[in-house]
Formats: sequence, C-alpha cells, structure tokens
Amino acid sequence: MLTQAIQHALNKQIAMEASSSQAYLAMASWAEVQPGLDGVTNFFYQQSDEERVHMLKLIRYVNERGGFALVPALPQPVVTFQSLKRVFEDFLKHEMGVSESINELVGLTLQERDFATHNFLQWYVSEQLEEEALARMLNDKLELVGDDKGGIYLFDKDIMLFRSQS
Ligand code: OFO
Repeated sequence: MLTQAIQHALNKQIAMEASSSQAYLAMASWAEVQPGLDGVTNFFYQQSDEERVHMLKLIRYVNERGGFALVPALPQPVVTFQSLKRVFEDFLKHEMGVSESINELVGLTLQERDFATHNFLQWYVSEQLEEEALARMLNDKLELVGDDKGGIYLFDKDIMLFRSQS
C-alpha cells in the first residue's frame, strides 16, 4: 500500500505530466500554423504524446499499489508564443520544473521508506536527464542560428534527428 503522503505526491506528479502534455500540444498547434515549421510541429506532437504516456504509467502504478489515481482538471496552457526561441525556452523551463518535482518525489520515497516507489521513479529520473539535455541542446542551436532564416529552416528539418540522438 502507498502511504497517504506518497499517494498525494504521485497524484500531483500525474497532474504535472498531464499539464506537460497539454503545454506541448499547444506548442505543436502554434507551430503548425506558422509557415514552414513542420519538423517543430511533429516534435511537439510527439513530446505531447510522450508526456501522456508518462502520466499513464503513474496512473497505472498508483492503482496497482492499492491507491487511487486521480485524473486531474487542467488549466489552459500558454497557446501563443512571440517566437520559436520563446517556445524552446519555455520547453526547457518546463522540463526543469518537472525534474525538480521528480527529485522531490524521490526524496519523499526515502523519507517514507517506500523503496518500491523509489525504484519505480528511477525511470523518470533518467528520462528527465535526457529531456533536459535535449532541451538545452535545442536552445543552444537556436541561439547559434539567431534570426537567420536558412538556419531556422535547417533546425526545423533536423529537429527529429537531434531527438533520436539524445
Ligand atoms: Fe514527463 O516530463 Fe518531460 O519528459
């Protein structure tokens, strides 16, 4: 059985993964209506799907351990962006927030001596390392490109490749 504290924290994490999925869905939708950002559009649709999978894994885990996973209500995410750069800055900020939340959760499992949940969360720890590294790399590339249209064209063309390298 999960302790109340762990169950509560896992439910909070479920809500966070769900809002990540929504945030990236909004980024995908924004990118889709900009000219020529097909790569970025696919990238964020895929990120959004992945976040939903992260949420589902948590839901299944909470219920399997005798808890009750709560499907959260979601506020509307940011839907418009000043620039592509801004989208990727928000992406990195968002992932950093998720990592912090996972770290706190891992800390709590030690405090509560819930070693099964501690073990379960290791997958999220590595996932966050990867996602943050990817977000940083994409921000660095955009920094390099600046306002150069040719550079943005190549960034968009290659984004799915960068993704599979991470
Ligand atoms: Fe699931 O938060 Fe990113 O990967």
